[in-house]
Amino acid sequence: MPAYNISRRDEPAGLSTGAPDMSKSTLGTVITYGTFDIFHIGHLRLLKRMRELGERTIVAVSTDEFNRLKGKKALIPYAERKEIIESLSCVDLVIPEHSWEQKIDDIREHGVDTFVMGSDWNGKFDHLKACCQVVYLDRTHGVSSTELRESLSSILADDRQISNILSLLKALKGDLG
Ligand code: C2G
Repeated sequence: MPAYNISRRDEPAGLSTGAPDMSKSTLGTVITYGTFDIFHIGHLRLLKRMRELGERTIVAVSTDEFNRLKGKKALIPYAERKEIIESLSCVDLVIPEHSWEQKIDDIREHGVDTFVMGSDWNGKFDHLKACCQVVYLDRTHGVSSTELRESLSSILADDRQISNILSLLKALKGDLG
């Protein structure tokens, strides 16, 4: 059974690459995109650091249909992932993410100054530098929705195994009378 990684999840160092000079505090509107499935400390720290980059924060949450296109299946349905993110004090607006291509329209529509993603996307959205600042923030190591999903399914698999063994034992006990 993959061990559920409970090692220390250090606060990420800070900014990864393409970071504007924060001493000048760009403020303005900041946007990020993601699935945010099984919301965890990595997601929270990214959104809290995003708040430090702007006075208005927008999060585009991937819809279940778009996740299918991404080859992903979120455990938590879109409506609930949206509700969780909307309830955070560091988030001002949640919009749906339907496609990869919508970012430039979103940036223009919402007057975005800074686009933020975690460092696992380093360089992938540099083309957006044509319309706003692009910042990659260090990921929080030691936690991911994929790992949590895998741990959950293996725990459930074990549970099923245990209950099978139990019913076998009960049957055996019954036979032995
Ligand atoms: N993240 C993080 N630390 C982790 C896990 C995730 O900082 N331990 C960040 C990711 O880098 C990302 C954000 O949290 O910026 C959301 O991660 P996902 O939900 O995994 O996003 P993904 O499904 O990759 O969708 O158009 C972009 C896509 O929507 C990104």
